[in-house]
Amino acid sequence: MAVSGIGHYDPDNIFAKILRGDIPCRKVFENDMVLAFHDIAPKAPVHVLVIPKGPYISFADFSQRASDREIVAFNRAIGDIARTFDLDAPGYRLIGNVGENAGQEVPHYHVHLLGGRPLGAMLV
Ligand code: DGP
Repeated sequence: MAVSGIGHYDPDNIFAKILRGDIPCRKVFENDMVLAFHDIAPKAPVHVLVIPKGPYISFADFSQRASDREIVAFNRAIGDIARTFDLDAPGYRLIGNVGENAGQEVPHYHVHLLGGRPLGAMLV
């Protein structure tokens, strides 16, 4: 079910539980501000979710409240992760769903990194 991209952060959302180590994930990257892991239902050969460690609901929240350092670290990490999968040359897609109209399901900001096959025309 889609969630709101704004409001109060739910500390019991599934990605908060992953960050706490309460539930497992297949980790691909971690530093002090960012965690990335494979999506549980991959839509492409590479389908990684990149999340900030801070309690942000969506890009709408992150882009307002995160520090410049967090924003830079997050974007740098996405690029680094794409390179570890050799995706720069063939290309890849980044998707960030914000709130109900975008169908955001997990209320912790995340970017989908998709690649490893031609992804077709941009989504609606
Ligand atoms: P979105 O619709 O943008 O909120 O996408 C949420 C994604 O999170 C969706 O592609 C499936 C993935 N997901 C949901 N639960 C889990 C989980 O427990 N583990 C992992 N690795 N991914 C999950």
